[in-house]
Amino acid sequence: MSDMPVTENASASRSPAWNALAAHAREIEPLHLRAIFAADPGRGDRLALDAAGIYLDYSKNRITDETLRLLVALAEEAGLRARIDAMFGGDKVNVSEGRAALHIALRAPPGAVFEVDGKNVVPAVHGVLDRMAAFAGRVRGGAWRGHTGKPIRNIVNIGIGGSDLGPVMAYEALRHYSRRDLVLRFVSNVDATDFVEATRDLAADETLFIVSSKTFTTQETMTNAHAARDWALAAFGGNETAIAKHFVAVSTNAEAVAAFGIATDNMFGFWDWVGGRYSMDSAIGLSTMLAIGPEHFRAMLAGFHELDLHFRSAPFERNLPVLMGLLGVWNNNFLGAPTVAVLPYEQYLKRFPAYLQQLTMESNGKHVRADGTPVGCETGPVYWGEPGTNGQHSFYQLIHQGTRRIACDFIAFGQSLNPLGVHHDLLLANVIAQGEALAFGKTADEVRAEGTPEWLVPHRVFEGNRPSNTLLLDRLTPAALGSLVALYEHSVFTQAAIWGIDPFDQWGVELGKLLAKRIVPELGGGTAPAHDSSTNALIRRVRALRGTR
Ligand code: G6Q
Repeated sequence: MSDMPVTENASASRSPAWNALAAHAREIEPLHLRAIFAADPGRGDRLALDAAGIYLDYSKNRITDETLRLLVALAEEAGLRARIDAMFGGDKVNVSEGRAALHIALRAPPGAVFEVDGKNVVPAVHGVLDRMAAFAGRVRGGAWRGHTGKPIRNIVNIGIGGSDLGPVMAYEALRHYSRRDLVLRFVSNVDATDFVEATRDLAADETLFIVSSKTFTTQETMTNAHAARDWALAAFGGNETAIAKHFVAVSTNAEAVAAFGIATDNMFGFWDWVGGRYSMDSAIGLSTMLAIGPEHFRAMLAGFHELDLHFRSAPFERNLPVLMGLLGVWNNNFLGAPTVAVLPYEQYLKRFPAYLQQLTMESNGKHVRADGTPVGCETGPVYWGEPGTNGQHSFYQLIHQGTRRIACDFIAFGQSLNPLGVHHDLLLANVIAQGEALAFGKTADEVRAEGTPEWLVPHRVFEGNRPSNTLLLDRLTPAALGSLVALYEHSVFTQAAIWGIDPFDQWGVELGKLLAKRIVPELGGGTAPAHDSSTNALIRRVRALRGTR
């Protein structure tokens, strides 16, 4: 790995700050983290940052003080400060869709002012939050009754992408705070198995469906919502009046919600300036609020807000999301690490990597700049991961001894929500040990000194020099989750500013949707497939399997 060339990406001539970093990367490339730490013994304390309840140790990155200085210069050259001001100012920073990206207003306190087109949106945000809280109070308190007069026991969120991943992640993450007598399920996939398995053991008269869709036109969600409607109607003998007791909607599209048969009273709105993957703190979080209650939900929003304030005001060199974003650029563009493993040592965060996959990869997986010109360098790295310690017994082998460079984000909490024996000591010892092992490895001499036979020595060598961040928090509270999510949101934004891309659109998902629509009638057999030979052959094969030649 140490002889891996500096990426072409980094050496391609770009701006002065970029070129300075590329030249600097050639100096850093031969240095091992062992040497970097030996030359700078105080870095473990110095290259760390504490903000909004999050301690970030970034000293195990392959950086020096000079690297940080150059990265901050890159942020300044890219106009990051102006980009932040533009986002907070409600400018249409989502240029390709002509929209603001004002998710920060969703967690602003009541007195704050965030304007879109000259109008303060904060009162409307709190209006919806209050309605959600009143509704959640009725459902949780048993005042909301189903068609047969029974209280709600089961809540099924139907949504996909941004209308699913945030709610699922937050429900799992905050399960400790949730009402254990409520069953929460999430249906997203157009594969009927998802719906059937989620509802098979539920009593319709105790079940509430939340149809969560910003547009209320998404194929998967509408297909599942209609399946849910049919399922409920079948249980209620086709009585349409039952629907009002068992369906609510979260959407920006009041007309489509009404057309589906859900009364406006049972609809919770949000706005076009909330991107799907930035919406878990909007009404899209209704399932979260039902599970954990309005107080905990508001605490989560406060955690988001605290990090927002930090991002807005802290100088770049002491700014958590800016630093994490810049370190990501350094690893991705200058040290040739194309992926980031997110490794939470917290079982409740088991869906956090999946959530981050959408947040990071749908935001920054772009090949052109905001002005449409080719971006000319690598953009969003691949994010993936699993909770520790499970991953250690699986894919960590490749991270430790494989030939690819992988940057790691370890996430850990000082306190367990479920203290039990020595479990948490072991968990924390493992996460700390992994960062240490990745950075410093084990040399051939150290392996030999253990009496290892010579032929086995190469197999037991750990090269080390693998970069990692460690995020350490006190305990997984709703506020901590909010801060953690906001940290990644703003880190993604920072990177987008460096690459000059629009992190708020997602045109890349459109083509597949369009082609799928074309293929539906072709599968039925009535229409001849008219594609390339591979696609045609697959369609014919499916027809044969289904007997619709
Ligand atoms: C997220 C994307 C996308 C979106 C889904 C669901 O940023 O826009 O994942 O959330 O396609 O869209 P609807 O909420 O409109 O159903």
